[in-house]
Formats: sequence, structure tokens, C-alpha cells
Amino acid sequence: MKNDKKTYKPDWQPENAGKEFAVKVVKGTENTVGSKYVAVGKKQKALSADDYADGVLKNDRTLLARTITLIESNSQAHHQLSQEVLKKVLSKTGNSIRIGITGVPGAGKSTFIETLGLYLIKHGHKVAVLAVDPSSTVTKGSILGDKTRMENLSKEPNAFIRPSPSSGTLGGVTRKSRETILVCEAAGYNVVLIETVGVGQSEVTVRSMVDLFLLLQIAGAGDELQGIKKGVIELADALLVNKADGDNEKKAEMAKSEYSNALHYLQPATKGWQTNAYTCSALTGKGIPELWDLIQKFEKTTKESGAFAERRKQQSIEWVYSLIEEGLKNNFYNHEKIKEKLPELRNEILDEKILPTKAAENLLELFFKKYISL
Ligand SMILES: Nc1nc2c(ncn2[C@@H]2O[C@H](COP(=O)(O)OP(=O)(O)O)[C@@H](O)[C@H]2O)c(=O)[nH]1
Ligand SMILES: [Mg+2]
Repeated sequence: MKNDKKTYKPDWQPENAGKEFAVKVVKGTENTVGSKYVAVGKKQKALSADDYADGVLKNDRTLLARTITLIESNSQAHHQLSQEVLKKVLSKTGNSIRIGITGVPGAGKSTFIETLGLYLIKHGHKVAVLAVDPSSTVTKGSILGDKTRMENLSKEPNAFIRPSPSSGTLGGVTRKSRETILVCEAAGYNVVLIETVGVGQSEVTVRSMVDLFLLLQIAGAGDELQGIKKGVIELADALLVNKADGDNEKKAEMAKSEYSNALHYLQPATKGWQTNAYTCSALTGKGIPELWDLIQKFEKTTKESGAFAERRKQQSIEWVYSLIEEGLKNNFYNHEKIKEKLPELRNEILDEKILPTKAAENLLELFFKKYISL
């Protein structure tokens, strides 16, 4: 795909665009092991939960980044410390609109986020950008990891950009991302944009942590490819046909009409809100102000009807269940007896000496014997 990123200049370029700020895209953490009050990373002063919490609440960007690193760490000590920090800032969370953005790779999600982000900052908002990318564990990459992306936005003092956590299953990534949203809110970011790549489960996961979900489409890329068959459209609160510029504008308008028709037959993702299709150009900024108006309308409508609060409550409950599932799973697979027995049973299954059902039963019994006296 042609990269004309360098020519991109929205007409409402913020005054300080292009100027250097001491702001960088912060790297995700590796699995750091350490004791309770060790700093994350080398040669950093050990900090207490209060130090972290105060830093977050003051929007000290270094400390915010370090808190997220703590959240993303897989070490037990970091986990405990991060929970303490979260507890301290909890009362200051929740005051943002959380927006998820999905679409196939190349649809223009990162470009869109940068353009929308710059627009919002120009209008006095504080914008946090996060990514949820379950594939990053496989590819070792991150959908926001490419440093050439969001160059202008990352220079803005009112923007905070964080690529996806670098390790963990999607479940693990989810916990980290949810907690990262909370600390960003505590630091005063009132718009949280979450980019996710359109692969299977990740849209459902991101839908479960945002208030509003946007699906970015491009004209002529094939419906199947873009998730129509996967039912992603049914998760979306707005469908945006991006790249409606230059020669592509007509095609984009046509695609929009087709989607609009199709949408009438689908159940809306949010009670009391009709999902519609729109066009925009992340490159020129066309359609972006209108989209922000739409987002505000969505927020107003759903807050008035109670759907907004209802969804957040529902999401908290779902979060608890997913943590329980994750906890059980981790506990199970890390259980000494299971670790010992699983490879044995695996061979027996492969040799057809035991049925998979029986093997699973045996393992579960072994695991639960510890907890339940039958
Ligand atoms: N013409 C045009 N190109 C765009 C637009 N938005 C993004 N692109 C280009 O499409 C390519 C992929 O964009 P990117 O934001 O990385 O897509 P992502 O993979 O969905 O995050 C880049 O070369 C962008 O410059 C747009 O609105 N119009
Ligand atoms: Mg991207």
C-alpha cells in the first residue's frame, strides 16, 4: 500500500504540531522479576504505591508510563504493587469516553486515531491511545509499535500513546488494557482511543471494555475480509468507510450506501442507538469533525437513556468473570500435579489409549481434589 503519510497535514493543525516535546511512545514491558519495591527497569529509584499514585494523579507522564509498566509486568510483586496503586486512584477513574477502533490491517486505524486525536487536542481534550493486539505475542510486534506512526500526535503534551502489552494471552492483555484505561483516566485523559486489529476474538474483547465501538472499512477490500461474516458489524456503533479521498471518494460513497442498507437489517450494538455508515478520510481530516459530533451525540443519547451506565456495569461484571476464568486457568496449568500428568495423558491420547473426555476428567479431578473433599 502506498505510504503517503508524510504529506499528511490536517487543515486544523494544532499550534504546537511539529515542535519537540519530551514525549515518546513508551515501550511495553518485558517480564521483569523483582521484589516488592523494586523499580521496573534498570537503575530506577524504588517507588511506593503512593509515589506511583501521586504521579498518576498529577499526570506525571514518566510515572504514568511506569505505572502501566507495573500493570503489564507478569511478576507477582509488581502485580501486588499495581493493585495498590489502582486502589488509590480508583475514585478518579471512569471520567472518559472509551472508544474502540477496529478494522483490517491497512484500513487506516492508526492514521485515523492520529487525525482524530489531533483534532480533539485542538479542542481542549486530553487523549490517551492504547492498543490491544493479541497477535503481538506471536509476531513480537505491536500494531502501534511502528515508530513512524502517530508522529505528530506523540509530540502533543496532551496525548499519551501506549502500544499493546508485549506479553500474555489475550486474557492477560485484556486485564492489563482495562487497568491501563483506568490509570489513564485517573491521570485526566478524557478520551481513550483503543486500536485493535481485526483478528477473531480481539474485537469482542475490546467491545467489552469500551463505550463506543467503531469499525473502519475501506471500499473494495471484500466484505468477507472485513469481518462482515464474522459478525463484527453487529458490534459496531458506527461504520466508517475510510480513505474517502481523491479517486477513491466515489467508491467510498457507494460502499457507504451499501452498508447503510445492510445495517437496517441488523440488531444495533447499543440499545436505543441506530448504527449507521459514514465516510471519512483520515488522511485529509474530512469527516472527522462530523464523526466527533456523532460520538458526542452517542454519549448524550446513551447517558440520558441509561444505556451508557448500564453497559459499564455489565462490563464490570464480565470483567470479574473473565478474571476468574483466567485465574482458574493459570492455576490449573501451573499446578504441579497437572504439569506432571498432562504430558503423560497427552501421549496416551495420541496412542489412543484413553479418550479425550476421560483424560480431561482425570485432570480436573486431580486438580479439584486439592480443594473439594468428595
Ligand atoms: N488515501 C488515504 N490513505 C490513508 C487514509 N488513512 C490511512 N491511509 C494510508 O493507509 C495505510 C495504512 O494506514 P494505517 O493507519 O497504518 O492502517 P492500520 O493498519 O489500520 O492502522 C497508510 O499508508 C496510510 O497512510 C486515508 O484516509 N486516505
Ligand atoms: Mg495500526
